Amino acid sequence: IKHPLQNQWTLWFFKPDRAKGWEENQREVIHFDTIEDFWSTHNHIKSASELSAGCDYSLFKAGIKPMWEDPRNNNGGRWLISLEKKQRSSELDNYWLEVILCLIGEAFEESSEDICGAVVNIRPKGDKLSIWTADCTNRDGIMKIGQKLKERLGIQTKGSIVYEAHNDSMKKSGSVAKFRYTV
Ligand code: M7G
Repeated sequence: IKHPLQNQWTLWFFKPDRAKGWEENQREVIHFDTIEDFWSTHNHIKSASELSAGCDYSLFKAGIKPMWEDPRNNNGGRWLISLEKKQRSSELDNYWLEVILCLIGEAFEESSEDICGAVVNIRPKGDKLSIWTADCTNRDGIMKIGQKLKERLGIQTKGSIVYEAHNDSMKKSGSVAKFRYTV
């Protein structure tokens, strides 16, 4: 018998194709709801660091699309970790796996309810990891998630992880979005 996870999860893959719209470039790869099915998926897909520039993986609770437009994300935001270029070879894959294990293992306790999903962006300027939560006004929940995330990744630097509301990211045009929280 397989070990059930508390939630069902969907892995998405984004591949940039200028001939198509952003939403069309998001593809569902697989659903899983057991530990064993997670590991068999993880073991046979490319690791994040092997993806080409512009690609993303997203892992979201089943039924939530990895987009601002989804009603569960609409009023939400994300904890964002911006990596330096050199961290792709040293940290990226370990961090991404740890983020996934936090999600599927419900590491955020009562704040796990607030979790929508997580994203890894592979970018020439520097890769990004983020955890998306449902309510950008839920300060206590957001802070708990941010602190736990930092602890689980073993990040010590103060202020290195920032939370931004999707509503601010959407409007961002060249200028930096307004960060609401940091840990
Ligand atoms: P990104 O891929 O999050 O980061 O956003 P990047 O700038 O490092 O590549 C790039 C662009 O993708 C945004 O400016 C939007 O045009 C589009 N985009 C990103 N997200 C997360 C969304 C989304 O949730 N919905 C829509 N419609 N477009 C998005």
